Amino acid sequence: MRKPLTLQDYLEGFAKKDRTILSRAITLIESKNAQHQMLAQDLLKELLPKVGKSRRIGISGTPGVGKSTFIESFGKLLTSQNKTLAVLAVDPTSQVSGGSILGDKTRMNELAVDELAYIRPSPSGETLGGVAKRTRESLLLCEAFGFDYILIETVGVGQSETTVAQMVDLFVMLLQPGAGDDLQGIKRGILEVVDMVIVTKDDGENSKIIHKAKHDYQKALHILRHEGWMPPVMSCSALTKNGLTEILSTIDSYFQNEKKLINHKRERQGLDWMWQLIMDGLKEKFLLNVDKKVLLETEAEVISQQLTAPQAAKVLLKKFG
Ligand SMILES: Nc1nc2c(ncn2[C@@H]2O[C@H](COP(=O)(O)OP(=O)(O)O)[C@@H](O)[C@H]2O)c(=O)[nH]1
Ligand SMILES: [Mg+2]
Repeated sequence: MRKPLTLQDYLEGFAKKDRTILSRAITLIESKNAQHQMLAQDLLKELLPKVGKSRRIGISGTPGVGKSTFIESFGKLLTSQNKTLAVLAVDPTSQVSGGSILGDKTRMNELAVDELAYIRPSPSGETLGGVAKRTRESLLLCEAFGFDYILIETVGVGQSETTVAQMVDLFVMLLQPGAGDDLQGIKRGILEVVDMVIVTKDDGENSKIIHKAKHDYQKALHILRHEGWMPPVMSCSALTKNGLTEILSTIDSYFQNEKKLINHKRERQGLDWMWQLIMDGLKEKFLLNVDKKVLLETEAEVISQQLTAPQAAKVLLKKFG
């Protein structure tokens, strides 16, 4: 057993930029132990004044599209310019597959040993709600630690994309046309929240397909998005590094020129987060207080259509309030 750290130990570790302390702080955040949770919240509160200076970027796309490889190459480009970055993951599938998307760091060999980069694999076996809470809080810890960039990798499964889009300044979608990511295959909702599209693996024989797909994506975005920032559609190869510098300068100009938009996003995300917690808290309270027998009976009545869902909700809420 390692010696438990006090709040003071954590704060000193952060001040000294001690990576081990950062890792232990994230572990503290992930712990389900009530005492750990309390200490974690105290730590977050103390660190809050240091939060808010990192560039938060979400990287999404189906498994195999090239997210990890992109993060490796893009991350190396950042560190070559003396920028620091942290890589986090939101992976609701890790429970199923048994390993997290960052669990095998094989795709991030170079970044993993880069002193300017910090990679945090995602723990497995959690609900998306749990993952979201933990990732948001880990993100705050990484910011307080002082990273210039925070990249959050997520698989495009279920709600995980929306969850990540709601915690970053720039939400990037990686696509691979010819491998299922034709325009028809893309969820409409994604094009509504995306801030940038990057076509991956632009290094083989499919340059024609890629060119056409970029055009199609651009056209779709122009139809869907009328005001504000128009998401650029770019392409790159994480292997040859072709296109990466252009992507970085586009990202740079987004953060330089869209400060108002980004501030607005963060304000809204903060409020959404608060309301999400209120809803979660209320639901938890409801489930603690509701008569389990009445709940089961009412559910059965909804199933057998003796009650409509609104009627049932009304009955149960009345008992609760
Ligand atoms: N040709 C080519 N292959 C790539 C590129 N990026 C990734 N790959 C390959 O695509 C596969 C999946 O990559 P990975 O980064 O693990 O995808 P992820 O599941 O989205 O994280 C691996 O075999 C990579 O080597 C690229 O830019 N060009
Ligand atoms: Mg990956």
